[in-house]
Amino acid sequence: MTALTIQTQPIAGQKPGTSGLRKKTPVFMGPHYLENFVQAIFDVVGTKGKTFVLGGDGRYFNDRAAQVILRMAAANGAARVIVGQGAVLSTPAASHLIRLNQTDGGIIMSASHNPGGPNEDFGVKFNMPNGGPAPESVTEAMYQRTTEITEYHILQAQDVDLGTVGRVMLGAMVVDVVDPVADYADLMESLFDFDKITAMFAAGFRMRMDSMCAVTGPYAVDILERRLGAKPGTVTHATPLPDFGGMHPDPNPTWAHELMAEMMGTDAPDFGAASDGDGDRNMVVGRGIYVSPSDSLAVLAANAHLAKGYRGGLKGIARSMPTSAAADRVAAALGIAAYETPTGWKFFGNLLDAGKATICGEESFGTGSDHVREKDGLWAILLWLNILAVRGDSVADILAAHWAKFGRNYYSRHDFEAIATDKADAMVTALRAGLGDLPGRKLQGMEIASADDFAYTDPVDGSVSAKQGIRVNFTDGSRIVYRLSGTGTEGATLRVYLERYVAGPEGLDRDAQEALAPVIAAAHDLAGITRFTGKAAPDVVT
Ligand code: G16
Repeated sequence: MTALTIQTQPIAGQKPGTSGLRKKTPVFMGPHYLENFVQAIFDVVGTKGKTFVLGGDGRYFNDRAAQVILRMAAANGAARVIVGQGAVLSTPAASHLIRLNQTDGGIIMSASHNPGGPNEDFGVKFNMPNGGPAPESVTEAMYQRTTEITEYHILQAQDVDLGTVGRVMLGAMVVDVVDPVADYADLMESLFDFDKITAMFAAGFRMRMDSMCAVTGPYAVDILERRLGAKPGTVTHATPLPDFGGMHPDPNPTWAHELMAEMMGTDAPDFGAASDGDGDRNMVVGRGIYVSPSDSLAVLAANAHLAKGYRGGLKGIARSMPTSAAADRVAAALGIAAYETPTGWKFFGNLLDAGKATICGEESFGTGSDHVREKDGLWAILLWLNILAVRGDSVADILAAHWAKFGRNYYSRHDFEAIATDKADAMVTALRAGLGDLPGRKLQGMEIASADDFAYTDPVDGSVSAKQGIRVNFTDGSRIVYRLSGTGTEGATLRVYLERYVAGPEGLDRDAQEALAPVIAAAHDLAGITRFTGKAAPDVVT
């Protein structure tokens, strides 16, 4: 087989965002687009004699992109690629395989929670040998490479059969096609008390898992229905489809509305959960009660010791800055460190590698631990199940007891989507310019204590990440954060994060939007959201 060298030239805008390069699928399918970016990855990380993991969430173009990446890996001199059968791997499973096989990293094809299909979204990201997303220094180097690329290398060969588990050769490169589920499911079995969860299901506990026609279907069926004995059919939308069956595979109350309706209805199951396109996000719902991701992180951290993998306790808890401070209260009670990082799972990597944190979480429906270096939807769902099995309480009771002990951080995120980029930028620029004048200003009966643009210094390597979100803190502990999304593919999405702390014992069981009403009004006043975006109300509320 011949390795071809193709002349190419830079394509503008191949800049990875919060989580890799995400673009509309037709853009990725355009001439040299995928190839240029993959070559930039290989040029930065090096390929000769190396082993990589490859897989994706099964969305449209996943299969063909995998063949291109394999041919390029072979032409660039890689020794071996471990690829999920059908080119499918959930993001946490890919992270696990990178670590388990001590590889030199991996390429994950996904646009995560964004819709898939011929006219929807596609994405490619590189994960490091520790299993985690490449840090900013590496993605920046990849971007720089895309601006100067002149050629890429690709083997002239037919498609590899990725449908059959086993070893095949592609030129001189080994391709190991592996079962995408088995190793990951074994890892889960090593962390959680499957016997206790099995006993709970056997005693009649009912669950609904919505895999949203995305990658977790086969994982959830194997783990929940086969290994843990949940009733067949517990997992719905369990077959991954290239267009996710038209669903928007983002597990939040807006997009997982079928699950929400069931959980809020009569005869709701005991526990409901959903995961996203690539399986790293999760939403958890009790019978009649939604669990905000920030609360979920706090409850999981406070109860993790009930599961066998965490019986020895936690080393620390890390959360992204816009995530509520509920987890910090747990860390304080446990006497362990709490870390506040910028948005993006990659910022947890150093803390996990250095053994400073065991559990991490984000308001964006991500929770995980040091078992892999990605957030992990099914992991969070299984830890909840483990806690429910040990405590024997309902989700609502567990939340009520948690708030009674720690107080409640009322929390919500309001998203204003597909705003013209110049309008969003203008709003943020105006906010930044006025930050110095904010302390002391009164709004909605609250007084601003401080305001800044979050900058983070990594406690492990000292790297600094600036401009990570505008924070406005009030004297009563309420907080507003403004941030532009780094994962969208169309215009800009403004995220407004709203938080208010109530110590209790009164006022712990209010509706979150109602409890946050003054903070929401203040957020609009301060930023002129309607004036800049033309929107009076958010598109998505989580
Ligand atoms: C990605 C990152 C998450 C991050 C999220 C933020 O999620 O992996 O760590 O919280 O982006 O998204 P945004 O910048 O839009 O607020 P995912 O699930 O898309 O990989």
